[in-house]
Amino acid sequence: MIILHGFATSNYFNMVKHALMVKGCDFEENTIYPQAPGLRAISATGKVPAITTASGQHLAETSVILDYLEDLHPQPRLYPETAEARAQTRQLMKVLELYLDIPARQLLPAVLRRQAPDPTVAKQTQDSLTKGCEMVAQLVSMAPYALGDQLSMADIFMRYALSIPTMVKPLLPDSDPLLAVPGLAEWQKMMANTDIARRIDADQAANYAEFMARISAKSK
Ligand SMILES: N[C@@H](CCC(=O)N[C@@H](CS)C(=O)NCC(=O)O)C(=O)O
Repeated sequence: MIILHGFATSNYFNMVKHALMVKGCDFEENTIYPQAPGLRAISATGKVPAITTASGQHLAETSVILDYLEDLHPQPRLYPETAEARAQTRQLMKVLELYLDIPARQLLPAVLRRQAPDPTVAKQTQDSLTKGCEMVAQLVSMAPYALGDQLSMADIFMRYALSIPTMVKPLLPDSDPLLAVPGLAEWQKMMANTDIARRIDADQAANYAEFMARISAKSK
């Protein structure tokens, strides 16, 4: 049995949870937030998600965990067969992480605390997300999945990598950078319309109040 450590409002936690569910793995969730005293013993980075494997090995870093799940449970396959297509899948995941999720996080404190953002940070984030979305637009086919006619790990990764850019969008000074990705709205609808996505979204909604209470307690 795999233990998945983290919390239900974490986008990276939900990527791993989604992949575990698609693969039908037996797992249990251990709700733990960053800064929890015991987290460093489980997660070398002090970040979530982390997993504990059936043999008791701890692993952190989402992309590493996703690769491990594919190795552990090759079926249903979430990376394509050829080395080139697998690399393209990982390329899209890396671009989403480095050029969309990470830059968008600069505005996350302002969103969560419902504060006006620093205009310089807002402009920098707009520029970064504009570039990131151009990269994503160049890589995806949306036919109907991100990289063709099969669901891949890149679809799972993208669904949750878009959460923070979507949350911070209202704080950006110019137009919505996500509009540069053709077919994104239809793809999002398709991805949301599955039992797994509905369950994850429901768990996230159920945990939102507790998460916000933690944020507001920390900012006092
Ligand atoms: N590179 C990490 C990023 C994970 C991450 O940023 N997790 C957030 C929660 S969504 C976290 O633990 N933040 C606490 C921190 O950065 O100290 C991964 O791929 O798993």
